[in-house]
Amino acid sequence: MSQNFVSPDQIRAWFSRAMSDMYKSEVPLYDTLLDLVAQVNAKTLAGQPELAAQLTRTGEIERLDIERHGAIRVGTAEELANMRRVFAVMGMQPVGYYDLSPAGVPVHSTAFRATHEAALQASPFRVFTSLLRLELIDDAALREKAARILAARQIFTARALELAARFEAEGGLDEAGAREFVGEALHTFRWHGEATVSLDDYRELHGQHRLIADVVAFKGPHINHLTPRTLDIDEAQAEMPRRGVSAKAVIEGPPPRKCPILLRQTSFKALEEAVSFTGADGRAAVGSHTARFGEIEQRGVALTRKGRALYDHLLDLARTRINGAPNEGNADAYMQNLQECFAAFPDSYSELHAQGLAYFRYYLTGKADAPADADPQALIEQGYIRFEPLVYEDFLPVSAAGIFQSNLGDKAQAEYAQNASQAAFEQALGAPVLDELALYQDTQNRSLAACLQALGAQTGAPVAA
Ligand code: OOG
Ligand code: NI
Repeated sequence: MSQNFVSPDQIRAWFSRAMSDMYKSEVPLYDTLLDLVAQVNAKTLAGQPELAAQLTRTGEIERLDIERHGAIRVGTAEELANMRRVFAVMGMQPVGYYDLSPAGVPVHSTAFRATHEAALQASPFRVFTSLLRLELIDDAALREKAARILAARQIFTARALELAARFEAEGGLDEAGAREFVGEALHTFRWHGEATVSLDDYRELHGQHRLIADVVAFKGPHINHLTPRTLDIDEAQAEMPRRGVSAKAVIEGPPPRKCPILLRQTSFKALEEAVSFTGADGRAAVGSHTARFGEIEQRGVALTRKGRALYDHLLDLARTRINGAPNEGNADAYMQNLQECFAAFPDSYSELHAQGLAYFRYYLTGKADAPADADPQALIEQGYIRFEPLVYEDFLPVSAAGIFQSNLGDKAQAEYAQNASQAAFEQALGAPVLDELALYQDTQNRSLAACLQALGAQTGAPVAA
């Protein structure tokens, strides 16, 4: 019965493609962005042969053109739990926990993505998924109204859930089932020009927080952006205004470096879109809503716990110097600060490796006849094994908050108590989130073990642990 299952990696690749095509037709500016990124990437690869060689060795060059992340926001525990089931069909697991409440955004989030390096290579598609925290709304009547509205909607088609259940029961989907599933799942992420609420209700929700209106007033969690990966975000940022796209003032994340770390992101403002609201007398009222925007990102090496602590510390330092979050007024001063603060972060792969600040993958160099008794460090030094940076697959909470805010457009942010609640999030999700550091460590370990095994086979020595 199970011989003809399509691999979840294949389903994810189909879905990622279908999502990109849908978003292209919904938001034409996304196509402009893809075009811009493709040109910047081609130019960067031509101008930096060493980078091209590195990406070829790691295989990243093959996934670069299809690499995207999206973002959605759901309203209830049930929606989040079903989202987990639907993404599981595509081989995507919840990785990491992000608390956005300290930044004045009433959500907490995870990233659904593939976890094994081979699966990431097949399709690195990821979706930053946020759950609205109604409990952070102080107005009890509005909180109840929002909960009532959310309880009345079903964001998945019946068929999508049926196919997810079949996947769970039988362990997979055949090609017809998988293709049908992709089409059905896509409906959940579509933009709907008709709200499920009246204009008055919309305004009330919006008055509490624009994000609350975005989640509660619509039929489903429209994908709010789809982000391609660039190899030179400074170049992409400079190119955006030339193409009539106005980028946000600062690039989130670390400053420009020789060896990129983690993630740098920039976005442009949300579109104002016409929406028809329900009318008490059956007549629709026309209004508008800004939900969807564009984003570009550049990914660098994943950091270990130690590296991440240093990153968080230096970022904090740079932000403290300008008294908080950067804005249009202090963008230049902020970028300057950031450069200065991050001078303390080693900027060569050999230093990052030696100090245990980043994760790497190990590869054989092709040099034969390794000594049987050599340890990994000696095998590296003697040129049998080389290492390459392991790319960061996740997100950054401070950056995400900056992306949310620049697109929510709210000047005055609500103050929420700093109450991260991973346990509550996991209860809503119906599963624990995976620890991203453990995933990077596993990949690093597997690559080293494979090298040692291969060298051991050459020398006839026992396989090292
Ligand atoms: C998600 C914002 C976070 C990122 O890339 O950090 C994000 C949202 O606006 O829903 O996408
Ligand atoms: Ni994003």
